[in-house]
Amino acid sequence: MTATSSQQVRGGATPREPALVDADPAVAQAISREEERQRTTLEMIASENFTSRAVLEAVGSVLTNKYAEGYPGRRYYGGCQFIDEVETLARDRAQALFSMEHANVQPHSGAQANLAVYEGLLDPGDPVLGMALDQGGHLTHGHHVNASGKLYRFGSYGVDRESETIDYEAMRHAAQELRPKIVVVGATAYPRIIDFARAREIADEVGAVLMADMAHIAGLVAAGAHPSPAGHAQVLTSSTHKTLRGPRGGLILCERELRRRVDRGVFPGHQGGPLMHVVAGKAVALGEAATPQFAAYQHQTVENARALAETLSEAGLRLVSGGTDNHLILVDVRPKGLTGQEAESALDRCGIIVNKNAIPYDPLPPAVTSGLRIGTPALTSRGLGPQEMSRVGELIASVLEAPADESLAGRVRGEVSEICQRHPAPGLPAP
Ligand code: DSN
Repeated sequence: MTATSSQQVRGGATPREPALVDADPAVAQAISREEERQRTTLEMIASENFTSRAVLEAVGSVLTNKYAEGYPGRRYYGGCQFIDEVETLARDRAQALFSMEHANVQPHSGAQANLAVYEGLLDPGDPVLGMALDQGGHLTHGHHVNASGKLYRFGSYGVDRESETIDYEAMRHAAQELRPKIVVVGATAYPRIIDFARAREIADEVGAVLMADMAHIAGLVAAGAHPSPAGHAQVLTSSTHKTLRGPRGGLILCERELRRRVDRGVFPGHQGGPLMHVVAGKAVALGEAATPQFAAYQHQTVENARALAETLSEAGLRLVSGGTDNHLILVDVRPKGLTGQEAESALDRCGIIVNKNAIPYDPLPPAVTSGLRIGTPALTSRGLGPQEMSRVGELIASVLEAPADESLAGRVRGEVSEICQRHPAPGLPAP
């Protein structure tokens, strides 16, 4: 949205109603400035992406007006006939896309999806095994500051010190000791393929359910660019806005026999009314994710990450685990004499947006860190290919080599602007 015209009226509004720019200029201007920021910077946060105009339209629709507690055909409110259509479309599409027997598309986020599964399948105090946050896992995989770590008795596994890849033997030992009811596999900062078959073996040995949190790789999984957890994990959780390119939200997929417990875990266990405008956006995104164009995009995302990894490595940066198999790279910036925080700031002022991130066995605190997490999903959505991604890698390496060089920063900012102009971001209206 560009906050310029007092004539703008959103679809469905009466002409007498003021557009946002007139009704609330402060909010309109902030949105407009964020739109400009997205248009003119290189978004390389591995968990962010550009959703389509169709998804944005669905999320901005009148479905936000409707309460729909319950599930299709079993609601606690009248007037849900069209809401039911939307949710059924989203559920059916999710089930087909990920080859799972049941989908719940109501979780407000990936974090809510995880907590709803725990709520549905566990009692407070039950043992669970997850990947430690500082090794690449997620807050909701049992971190002590999160409800998961407070309500359940979590143990953790991580990566091998040498290979920096998941230590499945350590996972096995931890599972044998803890006897968890759920083994959670999945990560937010892990650049390698996850072996879901091996994790299932470990879960089976102790009679646990395997839950795959595929939030980061859901788009790759849908396109066959990463092995699917379906057929191995009995429960899959995900956010819908990362590689999947949908609206900000979450979903759960599970085997038929767990569906009642999972559904009850979401509602009434964890949430009230679903955000039906977001569920509509999920339905649209899941439809888009079934197309050949989407599959090609995901494979391109992985190819781009490899090209970027190669360039950064050649420039003398140390990559955690030596490279990448997926959409992200974890860079150890210590060889350049920087912290993750310093590296993030240096790139930020050049218009290259990344996030500082702990590397495995990081000696620095989470607000500082020794690493950067860099992803290719959003730039691939803008249409960049491997050659341009390598050029972006050269720009990143040059800034990390001389983070205080003002004239270099100016030149990099200029080239970033050119790249952004050549590759308009999808979903955003023309400036
Ligand atoms: N905050 C997300 C990420 O950036 O990976 C995880 O939920």
